[in-house]
Amino acid sequence: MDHQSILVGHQAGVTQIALNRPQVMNALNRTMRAEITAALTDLRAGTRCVVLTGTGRAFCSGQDLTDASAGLDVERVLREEYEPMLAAITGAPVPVIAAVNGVAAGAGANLALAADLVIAAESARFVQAFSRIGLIPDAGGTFFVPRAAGLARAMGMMLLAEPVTARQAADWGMIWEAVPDDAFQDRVQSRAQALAQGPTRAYLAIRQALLASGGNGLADQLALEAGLQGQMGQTSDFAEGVAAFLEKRPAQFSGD
Ligand code: T3D
Repeated sequence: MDHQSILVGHQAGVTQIALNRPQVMNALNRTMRAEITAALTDLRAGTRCVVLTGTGRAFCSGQDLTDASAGLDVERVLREEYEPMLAAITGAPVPVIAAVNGVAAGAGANLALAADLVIAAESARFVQAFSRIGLIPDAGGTFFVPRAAGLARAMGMMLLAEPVTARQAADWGMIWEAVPDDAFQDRVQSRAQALAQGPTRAYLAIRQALLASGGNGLADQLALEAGLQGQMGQTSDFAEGVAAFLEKRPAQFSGD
């Protein structure tokens, strides 16, 4: 499929979606939002991991501000364009890695934080830039940031709109890891390959349980775990995982 604002590539079970408007730091416009959503909902057969990244020196600078103005129906844009994109990430049928190659600002930061695993180059930074232009964080920022980094850090990031380095973000638990720039691409590829060869259904159930955990009491969460584990117990990957352990060999997961 032809795309105007993203590049899509496939290699060994990994689909890479690269935001590709480097002249505006990969700012999100309507076309890009639609293309990201479509790419995630119509993944090539055989895909077992998605890597979301940016071309050029930025990951994503958030909303394209040349499209924004005081009269803009921001609520409609969020409901009709951002929400489906976020849902396509958190509901993707395979694990999603955000490979944050450079600055992630505004909705671009929160797009990254919606992924299952966030790996950032050490030179990258995260900016909840919204209050600089008189907005509140959207695209899931008020959900993901306090859950991952705590309320005090979320407040600081959002009120002050100061950049947080990749290293700080990792130390805070807001992302999985910050990797030296010269090792970043290799690390992303090795993580993506590992996930692409893993037990996909278990990964999706882990995501489901973790996303539900914030709203559940212990009893509900235990019930959710039991139900999901009951499903996992029926998978061929569980049978393979146990057999591989007993036979002292690496498991060959099929994703089923
Ligand atoms: O509006 C709605 O529909 C609601 C949704 C809102 C969601 C949001 O995301 S609101 C927040 C929007 N994003 C921002 O406020 C961030 C704006 N950008 C920046 O703060 C900085 O550009 C960065 C921190 C991302 C990077 O800084 P720096 O110094 O490395 O680069 P730069 O020179 O500022 O940017 C390079 C070019 O990209 C520049 O264009 P030029 O001068 O070379 O022609 C700049 O204007 C352009 N650019 C950067 N961000 C955006 C952008 N153009 C349009 N929209 C952007 N978001």
